[in-house]
Parts: sequence; structure tokens; C-alpha cells
Amino acid sequence: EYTDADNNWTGQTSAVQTFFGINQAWQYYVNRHGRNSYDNGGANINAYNEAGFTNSSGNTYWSNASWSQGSQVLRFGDNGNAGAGDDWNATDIVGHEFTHAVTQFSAGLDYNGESGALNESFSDIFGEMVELFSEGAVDWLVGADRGAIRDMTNPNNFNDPDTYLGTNWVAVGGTCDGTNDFCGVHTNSGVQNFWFYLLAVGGTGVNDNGDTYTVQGIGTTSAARIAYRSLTQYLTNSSGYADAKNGAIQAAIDLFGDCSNEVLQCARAWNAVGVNSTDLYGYDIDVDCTILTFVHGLGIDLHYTAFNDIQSDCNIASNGALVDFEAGHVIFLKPGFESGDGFHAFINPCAAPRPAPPVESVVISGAKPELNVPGEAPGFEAWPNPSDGVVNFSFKTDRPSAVRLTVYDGNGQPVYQWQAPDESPAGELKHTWDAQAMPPGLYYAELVTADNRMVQKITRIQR
Ligand SMILES: [Ca+2]
Ligand SMILES: [Ca+2]
Ligand SMILES: [Ca+2]
Ligand SMILES: [Ca+2]
Ligand SMILES: [Zn+2]
Repeated sequence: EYTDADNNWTGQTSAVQTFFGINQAWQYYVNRHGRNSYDNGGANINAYNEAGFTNSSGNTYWSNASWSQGSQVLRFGDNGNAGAGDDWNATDIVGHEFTHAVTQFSAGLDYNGESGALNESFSDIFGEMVELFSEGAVDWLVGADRGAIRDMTNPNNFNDPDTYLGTNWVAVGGTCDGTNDFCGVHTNSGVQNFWFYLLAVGGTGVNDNGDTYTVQGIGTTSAARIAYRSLTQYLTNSSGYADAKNGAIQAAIDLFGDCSNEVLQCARAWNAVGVNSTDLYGYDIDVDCTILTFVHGLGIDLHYTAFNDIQSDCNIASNGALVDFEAGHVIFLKPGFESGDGFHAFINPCAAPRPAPPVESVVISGAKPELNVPGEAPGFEAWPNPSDGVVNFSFKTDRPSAVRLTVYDGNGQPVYQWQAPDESPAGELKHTWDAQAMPPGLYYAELVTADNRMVQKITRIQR
């Protein structure tokens, strides 16, 4: 309900626009997401038009719009003049502020740092979606009807980042308050804004990390369903960008199915905007060349599972063949691959399985990855494995021999070494490695004797 002091509405186009925008936002959430008002409980919506705001110096100004969490009121400023054309109540802005209320009653993203940037971004995203719902077209510019302040197609146009930690990113740390926009919430929002734009519309380019990307758009309707489900089901008050990536991928899996094109484009779009953190679902794109090269250097089989398109120029293959493999497949690079050769793998996401390509030293298998190779390390045992604390080793030697045990982390850095005191007699030897201080992850134990060099993969898990 909008009230007016004298109930004479002539000439009050600004109030009418505010009322219209709120109605459109309310209708959008009901019709597209089944959400009844911002609290999903049919709450009344209170708003002030031609509202004043107080800046961090205590002065009043009129060039803003807001949602107040405490009083649960929307406010829209008139930009300090009577003309309605520059008022802060364009439909996308009203949708933006309304979405802050939705966020308060769902994820509750704290309004500072990365969670605050996500809070701002969801408001920009659904502000544009309300505008699209209302007008049948989306301009991806926040507030263009009165003067744009952000561009989701190219955040750099308004000095916002398009890449996580990239150009224009505002460092998050120290005190986040009104003097620094709560550590750049209206700036760092550009990363998720661009993710959403790429997911909806698609695009190709090179991000600030120098990574090339190609994303096929899945349309605004599907992209908005993913974003809404992430916001309302998976994110919490302290969520950051890594959580936003996981939440969106999980939401896409829920809505469209594991390994669906929507999921793959969602993961690609996050990588496109530089959120390269490992996701929880195996949709990672990056091949870690350091690890592959290191594991190969130990002389054991390489197994790599890829669920998405990967491209690697790790120099670990020997025959230069181009190998096609598909989502969910495992690629085994057998011992004998020479360094200095190229290895490229391109995934055809979720296509039907096809026969293994005729490349002798590459075996395509649908099995789950199993890095340890039975028979490769005869008589060299490690247990328990996985281990949440200590790891026991036992090994047999056929003749007196020097013995050296080295444990490497997943990046190939030695983290532990033990040597038998001197020439150990033939027979069984045991040794215990106290790994309690080691972080969870993959480790490789290498045993060198006079006759053998053997490797075991060890998984260190959280107690
Ligand atoms: Ca009046
Ligand atoms: Ca005005
Ligand atoms: Ca707009
Ligand atoms: Ca850029
Ligand atoms: Zn906002």
C-alpha cells in the first residue's frame, strides 16, 4: 500500500513507478520461483518513495535505494530533484532491493566481504530478471533507465572485476565498513554477475588469469533457476565464492541432472570467471600438470578422471596421439611415456560412451579412478590406507641392502624420509610414519632398495 499525504496522485509518476516495480518483483518471484513475497510467507511490503539516506559522514542525500534489514522497509530516492526520470526506482533497481529482502530471508549473506559481494550480485541478477519479466527484454545494465551503474556483460566497463581476484577486485580483509563499501561489495559482485551473464547468454574470451573460456548459454530462465536454488537452498550467511560455485553446481544437478549440459556450462562459467577452487562434484576442468608429471616421474601409471573439457600441455605422453575421451572416463597413461611429448585430452561432455581409441599406450576405461597399481610394488605394503593418523610400512628385501623410504605430497614435495641405519639384513622390515600433523590429501611413498624402486599411493583423511 502506498499512501500520499493528500491522496492527490496527479503528477506522482515516481510513486506509481515504485509501486509498479514492487508489484513486478512480487509477481516475478511468485510466478517464476513459487515464492510468496520476500519471506515466502506472504509478508506485506513497506516502501518509502522520495526517501532520504544518510551517508557515512552523517549527511542526508537522495541518490540511492535500499532495503533495511531491521525495519524491513524499501526506500527509493528521487536523486534530489523533482523530475521522475532520474529517480532510483527503475524496475531493475526495485527488483534489486526486493531481492536483498529475499536474501535476508534465505541465505542471509552477511553484508561484507565475499558474502556481501554475493548478496549484491544476487540483487543485480534478479533485478535484471524482474526487468526482463516486466518488459520482455533485458539490458544487463543495472539502473539503465535512470543512468547505469553496473554492466553485467562486461563488469570492467564500470571498474568492476570480471575475474575472481582479477583486475578491479577489492581486497577483502581488515575492517569492512561503510567507508570502504564493506570491502567492495558493489565491486566484487561483478564476478558472479559475469558468471550469470555467461551462463545465461554464453561467451568466449580470455579471463584475467590468461585462461581462455567458452561457455554455451543455457538461457535466462534456466540460469535464474540455478541462481535462485543456490541462494535459497545452499548458501549461508558466511558463504564466499567457492561456496557459490558449489551451490550453483549442486543446484544445477538437482534441477537438470548430473552431467547435464546445464551443469557443465555452470561449471565452465565459474572457471571462466576465475573461481578455480576444486568443486565438490568432480566437474573440475584444470589438469594439474605438476602432479601428473610428478606421478609419472615415479614410474607408475597415471590415471586421470575428467568430467569436463580439459586441455593440458603437460609433457608426459610419448606417442603424440590425440585421444578422445568422455565424461566419467578414466585415462591411463602407461609407464614408458617419455617426457617432452605432448598430451592433450578433450572431453566430449556426457556423450554416449564410445570404444577406446586405437592408441596402444592409452587405455580408456569407464571404471572409477584407482591410482594404485596392483603388482607394481611387490612386498611393499602400507596400512591403514586411507589413514587418519599413522601409516605402517612393511617391505621385504632378498639380500642385504640399503633402504630409503621417502613420502611426497601431492605436489611432489618430499615431506618425510627414513633410512635404515645401515645395510639391513635380508627379510621383512617394518617402519611407522606418524602422519598426524600432515594435512588430508594424496601422498606417495617411495621405497628404494638395492634391487627395487617401488611406489605406493597413500590417502591421508581427516580423523
Ligand atoms: Ca500528493
Ligand atoms: Ca528525481
Ligand atoms: Ca537493467
Ligand atoms: Ca577482464
Ligand atoms: Zn544492493
